[in-house]
Amino acid sequence: MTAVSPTLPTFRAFVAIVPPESIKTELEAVVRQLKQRDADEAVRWVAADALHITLAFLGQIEESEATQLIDSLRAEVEGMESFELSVGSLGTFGDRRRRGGAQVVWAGLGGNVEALGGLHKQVIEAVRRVGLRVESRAFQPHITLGRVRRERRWRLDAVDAPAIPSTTFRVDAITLMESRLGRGPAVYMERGQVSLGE
Ligand code: 3AM
Repeated sequence: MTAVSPTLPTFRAFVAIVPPESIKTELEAVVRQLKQRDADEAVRWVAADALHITLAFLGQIEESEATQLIDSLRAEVEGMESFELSVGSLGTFGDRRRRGGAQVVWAGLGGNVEALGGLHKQVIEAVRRVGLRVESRAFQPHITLGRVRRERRWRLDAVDAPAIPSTTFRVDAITLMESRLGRGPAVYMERGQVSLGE
């Protein structure tokens, strides 16, 4: 008889900053205006409750790894003070295959971006310490507002871009998120939270 090891439960995970409701509502208004200017639906716009700042994308992780990661994140960020960010201007990430067209539409971040960069480094350190892999791409802090559909073309400079409110918000926690893919937009669920300066 061949022993078959049971498959451990895993989930698709990432560590993020979840902005407060007030910021989500403001960005929702920006998205609504962008959507009105996207009559042929070239972009899949992100729903307000799914808006976030990704700090580290982890891929599939086991439940036990998630538990270790939360402890590791707590140890790493416990000495860190909360800090203020603001939502900056709109921007896009491109893709060579899109020949100048956008792939991701985002809102940039202002305020204490140095502290945000420091937090990102500490999160990466905490992730590596528990033996999980994370990509070492340069951190480009942003809040994704929309993703351009495959085979479609969308350019920010071709739309009359709405103004972005300059409200600030305080970052006082980071969240381990689960991302469930299926039909339609990804569904995000909070799986654990660590406060800064705990
Ligand atoms: O915050 P954004 O929307 O930029 O693009 C995905 C999203 O980032 C990213 O992780 C966040 C939550 O899904 N993501 C998804 N798959 C990824 C991958 N294989 C990825 N980032 C890096 N590598």
